[in-house]
Amino acid sequence: MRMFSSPRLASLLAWLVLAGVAQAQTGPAPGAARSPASAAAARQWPLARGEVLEVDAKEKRVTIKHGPIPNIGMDAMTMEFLVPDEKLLASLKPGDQVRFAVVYKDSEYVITRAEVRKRRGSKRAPKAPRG
Ligand SMILES: [Cu+2]
Repeated sequence: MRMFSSPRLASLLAWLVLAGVAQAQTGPAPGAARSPASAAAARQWPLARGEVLEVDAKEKRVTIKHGPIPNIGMDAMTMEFLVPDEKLLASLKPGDQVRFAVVYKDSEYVITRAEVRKRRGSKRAPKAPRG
């Protein structure tokens, strides 16, 4: 198996990690008392809200009608996102009202986390992917 181990890639990865940490720490300073999980999550997720319109399992893409996404400077629109995480992808169904985190990576808008808030035809948000 070939390893990706160029110094440039390593520094890029380090930068991405640092950027992620910086973003996560817009709240309390490191070491400060932790707030309730929901408040902490709200701060740490660069969250967007939207509705899943289509799921393309083969291409690992979802079409979402979303609200503004400040962390990537995007206004509300309908567009496709890449969802590389198969479990995450499988948890999303058309009609779902979702909260999600998106990053811009390798010329793609990538959903890194998502939470179904409301599913069509059901009152409660599903806790875990089925199947
Ligand atoms: Cu968009």
